Amino acid sequence: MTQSLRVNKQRLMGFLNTLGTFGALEGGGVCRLALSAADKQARDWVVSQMQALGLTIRIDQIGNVIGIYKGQEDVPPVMMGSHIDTVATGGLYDGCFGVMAGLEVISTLKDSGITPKRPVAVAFFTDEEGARFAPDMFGSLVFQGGLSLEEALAIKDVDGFTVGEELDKIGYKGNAPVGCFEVDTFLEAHIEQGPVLDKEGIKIGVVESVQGISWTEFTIEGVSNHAGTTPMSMRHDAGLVAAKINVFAREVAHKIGGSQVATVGYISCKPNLINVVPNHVVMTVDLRNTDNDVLKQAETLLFDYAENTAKEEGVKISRRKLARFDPVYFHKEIVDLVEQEAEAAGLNSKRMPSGAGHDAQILKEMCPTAMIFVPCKDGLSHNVKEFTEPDDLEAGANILLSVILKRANR
Ligand code: HGY
Ligand code: MN
Ligand code: MN
Ligand code: MN
Repeated sequence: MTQSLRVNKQRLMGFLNTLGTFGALEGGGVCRLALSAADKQARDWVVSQMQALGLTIRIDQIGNVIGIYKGQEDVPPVMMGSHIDTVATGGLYDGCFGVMAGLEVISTLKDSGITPKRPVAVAFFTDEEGARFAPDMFGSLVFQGGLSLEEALAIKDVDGFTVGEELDKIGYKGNAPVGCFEVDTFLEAHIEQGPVLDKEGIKIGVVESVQGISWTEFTIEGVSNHAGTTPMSMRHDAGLVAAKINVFAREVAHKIGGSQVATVGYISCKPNLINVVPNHVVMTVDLRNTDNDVLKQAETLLFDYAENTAKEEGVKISRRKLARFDPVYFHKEIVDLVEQEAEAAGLNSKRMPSGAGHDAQILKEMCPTAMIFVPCKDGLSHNVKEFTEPDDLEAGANILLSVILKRANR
């Protein structure tokens, strides 16, 4: 009976499009930063869908939400999930696909009157993106025990608001304790957010690993001065040092090659006036590589260069680690099962690393975990034009369904 089970594409697309209305941007795309008013609207709506399915709902102290569909036995659930917070220029699918596909899988089980041996759950984790509060994935980190609740509640955004205050404000500081919820298996369906599957015409990404991530914030303090009267030799220009670090980060990535990437995504320059030499810059550098040793080399090159350049310019520089994740490898048993189910469904698949970070890389420390990728058009993501064909979303959700059933009934 379960062999012929298929998800309902219309319902899945309805879920995704409705979720996309919370924080919708003029002209398309979504801005739903963690713990914002739009995040609260989205959370309330997803919880209402879980209630409509009759799921037992668990909201923990850091705002992670889990909906549990009862199994025949009262044992740890097989869980699906991802995140519903987005970056400021987000699309409809990053994170949301993994949560909506989980809702759709449970809806399909319910429609068919199937009660698996193990309970089946769907979750969304707080602040996967790290776009407002760093480190990213702190919700799943606290859930797994990789970060203390106290530390996470004290994290501040650029405006000085803490996670604790914002969770209270949106009413999602739950009572369920963190770091103690047992999960049997975790599966995260996600758009690839890169160009590989789309370019090669492959329908399912069998994700074996997630590359290492290094997030550093530099604060550079120079001397503000008159743009017209100050000779170049007398300047202590924080903006110049920031610009050189910006270029150097890219040069390092090109020199190292392979999977090495470098991004300077945030720069705040003060006083930010046309006729004043900048005296205060805060900037971030995001470095990633599948090989941790190479990633460490890239960090050393960057940090040394930043120090030397600051010294030459006579400015002060300090740095703060915002996040640091070593590469992780998912569980062979579950990875193989994803590949097997794709083959059984007649879908071509490819084993690959993930360039993006995901909650699954945190959950894999506590239970057998893997991910399922679906292609995204031109590899575009963290961009309002993010797009994945409904047929590809449906195919990914069907693989999620079949893997979950195999794990829930074993
Ligand atoms: O940055 C990342 O890889 C993730 O989207 N937070
Ligand atoms: Mn994501
Ligand atoms: Mn993302
Ligand atoms: Mn991510």
